[in-house]
This record gives sequence, structure tokens and C-alpha cells, in this order.
Amino acid sequence: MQRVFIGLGSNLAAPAQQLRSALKALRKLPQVRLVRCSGFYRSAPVGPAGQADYINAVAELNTDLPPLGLLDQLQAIETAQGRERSLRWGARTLDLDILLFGQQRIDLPRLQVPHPRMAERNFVLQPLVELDPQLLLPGGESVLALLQQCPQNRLQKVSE
Ligand code: PH2
Ligand code: MG
Ligand code: MG
Repeated sequence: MQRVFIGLGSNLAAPAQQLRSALKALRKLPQVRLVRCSGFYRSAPVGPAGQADYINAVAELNTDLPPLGLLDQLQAIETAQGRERSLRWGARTLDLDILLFGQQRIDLPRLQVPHPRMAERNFVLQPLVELDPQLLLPGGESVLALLQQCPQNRLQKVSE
């Protein structure tokens, strides 16, 4: 059983509703237990200009699935919610990223864990700290310390 943290993000087609639907789908996955989800945060878009604000959150899961098995399930949920893979960092109906998978480091073409850009993203670090202020990365860095050092992009909590 692994303790896993997933980043959820959307900036198209009723973003908060997209996140709620994704949480419902996560609850239905075999071999996955949704432990809890952070509040929802409105965040300034990182990437190509002209995109709408995102809604972001982080969910904690327990799973017996292997990392790529979980990734397949997450991508199926993204596809079911109308995700189209086009522009890198472009607008999307739903993005589900594996942030942390226990204390594992994974470096495969399809999957890098810890998520390679999480240390620069307050919309990932703030909800992670909300779930567990003591959380450490596999290298031992504190997520709280990363949050204190990371760029302070616009971020506002919009629901518990
Ligand atoms: N995701 C991206 C690119 N930019 N910006 C915000 N605010 N939130 C995101 O989840 C996000 C982003 C690529 O996955
Ligand atoms: Mg992403
Ligand atoms: Mg993604």
C-alpha cells in the first residue's frame, strides 16, 4: 500500500465541477482509496498567455496499484472528462498529475515522480501543506520549506 498525492487542475468547462467529478471517479477506482482532498484554490495560469484561471487541489490516496497502473487510470478519467492533448501547458478540462508516490523516485518517459515542477508551483505546494504540513519529499526536503521559497503567484482558497 502506497501513500500517493495527486494534483488536480482545470481551467475549462466549469473547473470546480470538473474537480468534483474527478473526485467521484477516483472514489470508484478499484485498488484505490481516496483518503481526503484539500480545499479548492483559484490560481493564476502558468504557461501560454490568454488562459483562464485554474482551479487546483490535491488529493491523498492509498493504493496497491503500481505507478503506471495508477497513471493509466488517471488518464482514463482525464479522457472521460473531455481532455484533449494539444498545447503544452495549454488550457484543459482536467489534469490529474501524480505528485508523490510513497517515497519512490520514478524517471520514465511517461512518468516522473516527484513531479518535476512541483517545487515552483504554489498551487501544488499550498494544498499539499494543507493536507500534511510535515510532508517530506523522497530526498528529505520539507514541502513547507519549498512553499516558503517558491514564487508567490496569485492563489486564493475558494472552498474547504
Ligand atoms: N497546469 C499546467 C500549466 N499551468 N497553471 C495553473 N495555475 N494551474 C495548473 O494546474 C496548471 C497551470 C500544466 O499541467
Ligand atoms: Mg499538470
Ligand atoms: Mg498532467
